[in-house]
Amino acid sequence: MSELVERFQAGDVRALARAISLVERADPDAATLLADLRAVAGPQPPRVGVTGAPGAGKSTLLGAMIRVARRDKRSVAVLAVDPSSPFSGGALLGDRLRMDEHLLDPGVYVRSMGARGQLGGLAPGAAEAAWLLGAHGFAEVLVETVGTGQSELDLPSLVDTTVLVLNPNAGDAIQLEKAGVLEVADVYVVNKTDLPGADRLVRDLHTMLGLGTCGSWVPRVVATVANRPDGSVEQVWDAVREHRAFLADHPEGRALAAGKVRESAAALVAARARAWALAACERDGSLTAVDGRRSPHVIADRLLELAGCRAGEHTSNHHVRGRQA
Ligand SMILES: Nc1nc2c(ncn2[C@@H]2O[C@H](COP(=O)(O)OP(=O)(O)OP(=O)(O)O)[C@@H](O)[C@H]2O)c(=O)[nH]1
Ligand SMILES: [Mg+2]
Repeated sequence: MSELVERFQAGDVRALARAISLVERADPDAATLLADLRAVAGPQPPRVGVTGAPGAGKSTLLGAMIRVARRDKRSVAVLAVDPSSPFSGGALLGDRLRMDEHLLDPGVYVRSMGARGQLGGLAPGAAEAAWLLGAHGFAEVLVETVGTGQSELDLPSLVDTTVLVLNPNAGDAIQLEKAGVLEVADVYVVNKTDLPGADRLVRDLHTMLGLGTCGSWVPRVVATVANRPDGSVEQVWDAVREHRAFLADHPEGRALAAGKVRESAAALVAARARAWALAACERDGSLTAVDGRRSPHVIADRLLELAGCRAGEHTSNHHVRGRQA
């Protein structure tokens, strides 16, 4: 394992690929590896998430965004997460091919992974993989997910800036709001503006986003033709940079960023606590022995006591504790 850490630290791309494979299949070695790497890793780069309906032009946009970043000498890693599939490859193979032009550039790394969470949405493996890409030293980490309802809502927890790619044929902004997609993104990209209806969608979006925003970040709207080098993709990066500055410098942005870190940390605690609790019950059958009186609450209190948390400190007040066991 330490050899893998060494190779990873030395910038070996095969070590990175292997590390992502370990987290992807939740290999027992992954936890050790991540702990070892966390001990030595530097600060993480900011992440950008790109989501949108199938065919909206996400991969084309990402390809163009990579080109702009490389022109500015920034290295880029892309994680293409397909939450509908527990396996990588398949539907995302086309994406890899479209990004072919970057295959021989060591400053670009593209990786697909299937990652369906137990409760739908993105699996924890996706977050670990994104972290690995940052830890490996890429200046930009981009995450692509197909917008399938659930995943759109999950992506913002994984990235700093969420970009939603829309098309003129997606209907008007009122329809989009009804579909619930007008709350998830920091930057709205209307792609395929070479097609009819684009101007109206851009106008509608400006109006609706301006009305609906209560905080001080008004989501940016950028019109692009992702498959044509017309300078419009530079504006996507500009909008991302503006949002990063908001997160770093504005009090409200800083509060948002802190809240996100808090939520992520709490989710990690929940996942680890769950694994620990299941293992503890497995080890000591008497904890869950069915005697007709032990409610899950009582077992949970006992487990928390074992873990060193005093009953009453850890939960809200929704159940009465006593000596029921
Ligand atoms: N006319 C036009 N076509 C575009 C534009 N951007 C992308 N396309 C085309 O739209 C199609 C879909 O693009 P992709 O980049 O594969 O879209 P995607 O959102 O990644 O698709 P999935 O990964 O399948 O969800 C391709 O044929 C692109 O060439 C654009 O700005 N204008
Ligand atoms: Mg794609």
